[in-house]
Amino acid sequence: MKTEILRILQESGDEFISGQRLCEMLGVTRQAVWKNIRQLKEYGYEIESVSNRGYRLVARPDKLYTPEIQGFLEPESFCKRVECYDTIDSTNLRAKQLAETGEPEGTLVVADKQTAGRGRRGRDWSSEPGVDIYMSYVLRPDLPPSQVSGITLLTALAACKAIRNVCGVQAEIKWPNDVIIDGKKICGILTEMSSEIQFVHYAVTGIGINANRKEFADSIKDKATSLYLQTGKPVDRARLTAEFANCFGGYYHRYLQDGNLSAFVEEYNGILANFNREVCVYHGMVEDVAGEDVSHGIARGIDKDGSLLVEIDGKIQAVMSGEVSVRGVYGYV
Ligand code: BT5
Repeated sequence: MKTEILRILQESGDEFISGQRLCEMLGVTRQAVWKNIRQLKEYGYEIESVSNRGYRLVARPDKLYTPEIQGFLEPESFCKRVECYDTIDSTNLRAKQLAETGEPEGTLVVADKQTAGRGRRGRDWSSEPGVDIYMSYVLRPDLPPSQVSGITLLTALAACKAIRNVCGVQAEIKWPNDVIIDGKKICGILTEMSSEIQFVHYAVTGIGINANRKEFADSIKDKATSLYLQTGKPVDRARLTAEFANCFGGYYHRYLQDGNLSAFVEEYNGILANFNREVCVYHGMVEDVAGEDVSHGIARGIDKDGSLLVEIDGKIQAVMSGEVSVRGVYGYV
């Protein structure tokens, strides 16, 4: 009921809404409305209540809180349930636990802080409480396991769209799993799955967005940035979380329907940071290691399977995510 109350108060803007009207809209007693309003206030919402006029939302806390995120979801959103944590080891781990015990797809696990956030191949994903977004979707895609990696590309597209809609800034993608602004990483994506040879039990796509962080550890400060640092404006994290959840559904359903990424190739290539740029392809996935098996070429965009097409010695080669790592010749992009 808190989700509905927040939604109604939000839509009423500066206008008061009477307790009676809230009861009618929600089909509950005055006491139930009052109890929920009190709980919202305890949680940090500033709700003005004036006798004979009703209630008005004055200020919202900057928290990732289930009713708040749900209040921003579209009625037909792919996101069916939101589970929020103040602190968790990793939202991907929690989403996998849920999936193992039968959770249907469309559940989004969100956390304010991760104590064991992970990137690909066991790398760390740094977390600072109260400023960024960590979230993972439970998915049950009817796809062969070989096509699950395409979900990472869709997730990147959905993240760029959500960032554009909420922050008004166009991010780019560094194939396959980084979203960047101004050549620096703003968001990373980790897709994992449980499968048999021909059958996917479930997949989890996890995404970390640097939203309001003001500084980064020395180890990553040269290649990481945040939406706040890029736009100078604080990000409404609950809104961005919900917007991502909304945007993801459209891309995901189309991918399941088509069985390939052809509908998105043009959009993806349009925001591909490496497009028509020189890249190094590290065949052993380890970058900057002396003696590493590396080819130089020019990135020509993705194909319908999500491979990156790299022109090497005049010939186009499709390189697969998971098999190679790609970096710019002069730096990270
Ligand atoms: C990724 O891996 O970029 C995937 C990150 C996925 C994180 C999300 S958060 C929610 C969900 N739960 C999880 O436990 N994970 C997912 P990779 O491409 O391997 O990049 C990791 C590298 O990025 C690290 O080795 C650092 O160099 C750098 N890095 C770490 N934290 C960062 C941050 N906050 N911003 C930018 N770069 C970072």
